[in-house]
Amino acid sequence: MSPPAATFQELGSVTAALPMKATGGDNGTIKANGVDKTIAEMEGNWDDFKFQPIRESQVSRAMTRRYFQDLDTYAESDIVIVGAGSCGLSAAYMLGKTRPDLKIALIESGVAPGGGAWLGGQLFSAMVMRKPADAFLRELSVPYEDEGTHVVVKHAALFTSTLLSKVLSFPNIKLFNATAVEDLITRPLPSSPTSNNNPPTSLRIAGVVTNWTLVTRHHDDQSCMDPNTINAPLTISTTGHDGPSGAFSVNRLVGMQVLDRLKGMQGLDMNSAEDAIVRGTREVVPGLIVGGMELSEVDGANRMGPTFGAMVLSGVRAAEVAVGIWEG
Ligand code: 48N
Repeated sequence: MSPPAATFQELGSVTAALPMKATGGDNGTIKANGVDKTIAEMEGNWDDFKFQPIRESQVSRAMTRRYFQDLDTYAESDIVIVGAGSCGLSAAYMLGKTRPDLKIALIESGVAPGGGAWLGGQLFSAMVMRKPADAFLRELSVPYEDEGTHVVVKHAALFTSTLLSKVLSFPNIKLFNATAVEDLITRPLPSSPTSNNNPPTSLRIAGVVTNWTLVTRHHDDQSCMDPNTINAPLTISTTGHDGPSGAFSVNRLVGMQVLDRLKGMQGLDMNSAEDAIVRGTREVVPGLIVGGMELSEVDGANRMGPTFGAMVLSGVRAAEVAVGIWEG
């Protein structure tokens, strides 16, 4: 049964809803075939319990065959999302749901996706979202307590694990976690003057350069650990504002002299921060959409602290911008 349809309109977007193409279906659906044991049949009968026999190489091949097939399949992706925090996961969810025809590669440097959304503020459990972001919680069927202008999810991990499980259920999305984007693939724009000693300063982003995160962190002590690549006409970067490689893509744009400088995230002001992030989510340079807290570093937006509505709706907006460009 496909999940309930949602439209960008319901999720507080500013443009008309896109025709919904529900996904789901029998990709990896778990089916009891009438022969498989049930848990109930096992309970109380552990003395002669026995697993089915296996050879270790079967396990190895089950993993490696799929992983390397995925690397091959997603070497050419339609959209790459860098960073699987609350913003990146929300963008992935919307793209998985509205554009099941697009191949989406979700690159997350941590072993555990989710970014800063596993806890509320100061390691507290509850997660606050200001209305109208509660629309996204209803879309995911995440229960919350309504406190008037905002809602509270009893544990941030309930939101993040629910969102993550739904993203991973889409057949057109592949999560490469423990994998870092360590550079951007670029192409000079036709208008950009290029000469040997002047790198093109107006360019478009045409994909990402990746390496396993543990490799990325050891370039200083191991030489020649060259990266892998994913070509894609569109990249959504949501790498956050802090952490070992926060605001990765926009810092790289400054390093390539494509952006003069980052205005830098400003002090905490919830009321201005969240509106600015959702309204400002956009294609910063051709081929690169920036959302979530990474955007605050570009625009000099305030930080909002322990409230996550802007993250999810920035993700909704980033997906909408990507689809708009794709269909443009
Ligand atoms: O959760 P984050 O850091 O980023 P967002 O923008 O999804 O959500 C931000 C939110 O958690 C806040 O910061 C809250 C609202 N607080 C605001 C405030 O005022 O303090 O997720 C970014 C993800 C992380 O999982 C990183 O591991 C990952 O991006 N990441 C990368 N993944 C792949 N390649 C990279 N180079 C990379 N850099 C970061």
